[in-house]
Amino acid sequence: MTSPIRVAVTGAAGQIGYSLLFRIASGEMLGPKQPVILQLLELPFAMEALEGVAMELTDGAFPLLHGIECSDDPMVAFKDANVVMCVGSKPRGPGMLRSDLIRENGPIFVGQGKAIDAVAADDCKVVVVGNPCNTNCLIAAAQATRIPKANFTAMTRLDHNRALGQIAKKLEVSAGDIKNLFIWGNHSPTMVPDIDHAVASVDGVDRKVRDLLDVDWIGGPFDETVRTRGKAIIAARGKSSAASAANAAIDHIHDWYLGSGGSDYVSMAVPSDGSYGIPEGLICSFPVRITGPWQYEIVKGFELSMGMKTRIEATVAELTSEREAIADLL
Ligand code: NAX
Repeated sequence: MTSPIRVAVTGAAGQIGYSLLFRIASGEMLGPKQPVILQLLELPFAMEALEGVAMELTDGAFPLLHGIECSDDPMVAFKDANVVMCVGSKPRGPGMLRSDLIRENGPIFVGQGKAIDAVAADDCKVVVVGNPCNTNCLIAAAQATRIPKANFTAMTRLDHNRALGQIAKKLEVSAGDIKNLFIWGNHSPTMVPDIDHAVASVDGVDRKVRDLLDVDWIGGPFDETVRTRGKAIIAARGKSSAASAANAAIDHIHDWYLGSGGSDYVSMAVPSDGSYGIPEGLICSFPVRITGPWQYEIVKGFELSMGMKTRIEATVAELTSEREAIADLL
C-alpha cells in the first residue's frame, strides 16, 4: 500500500480550515488513492474547537484518512510533515494598515519557518495562505537552512481562479475551457492578472481570449473585479472568502503534485530567480509550469507589453517595500 503523506495545516480550526480539511481527507488534494495523515496546529485558545473539527473528521469515516493529530506546538505539528499549509495568521483588525499586519505576523512565520526546517520531512513542500502571504512566506523561507527555499510558496491561486471565473462567465463557457492565464506579483490589490496568453475553447475551437473580449472590459471591470474580489466578498458575506480560498489551496497543492491538467501554466508565488527583472528571492507570483511531481519552473520568455511591465514593476515595488519592512526577520 502507498505510504501516507503527512499534511500539516495551521489555523486548522479557522474558517478556511473548516472548508479545507475534509477535502484533503477525501482525496481531492493528493489523489483518490493517496492516504493522508492530518497534523493540525492551532493556538492554545482554539484547541477545544480544533478537537471538535477532529471529531467531525473522524465522523467523516474517510478511507484515506490514516490519522489525525492536533497540537498547539509547531514542533509537534510539523514533525515529518511532507506538506505544510500555513493558513493561520492574525487577521487584519479595524483601522490596521497592511504594514501593521506585516509586522504583527512576521514573528509567527519566523517561529513556524524554524520549526519546519527543524522537524519536517527533508522534501517538505510549503504553501503559505495566511496574509500577507508572499511576505510571510519570504520570512518562513529565510529561516530554512535544510529545506530548499524553492519548496516555500505562497498562494495566488485564488486570484488566478477568480480571473478564470470572470472570463468564463463573460464568454459563457466553463472555467475548464480556459487555460494559460496567470497572476503576477503580490497577493494584494496591486496583483496583475495577465490574459495575454490565455486561450478559451469556444464551441470546440481554441481562441485567444484577447480576441474574444472587449479591451475596455479587460482593462476595466475584469481587472477591478479580480483585484478587489476579497473586499467585495467581505462586503456581501460579512466574512472573508473561505471555501474559495480552501479550494484554491487544494488546487495549488494538487497541481504541484499531480500536474495542472489541460493548462500549460498555473499561478504560484515562488522565490524569484531574477526572471523578468524581478529581484531574486522575492516571493512573487509568476506563470509556473509543473514539470513533474513536486517540480515546477518559472516560465520564461514572455514578451510583456509596456503597460504590463509598468504594472508588474508596481506590484514588485510593493513586495520590495514589504521585504524592507521585515528585513530584521530575514
Ligand atoms: P480565521 O480567523 O477564521 O482562522 C485563522 C485561524 O488561525 C484561527 O483559528 C486562529 O486561531 C489560527 N491561528 C492564528 N495564529 C496562529 C498561529 N500562530 N498558529 C496556528 N494557528 C494560528 O481566518 P481564515 O478565514 O481561515 O483565514 C486565514 C488566513 O488566510 C488569513 O490570514 C486570511 O487573510 C488569509 N487569506 C488568504 C487568501 C489568499 O488568497 N492567500 C485568501 C483568503 C484569506 O483571506
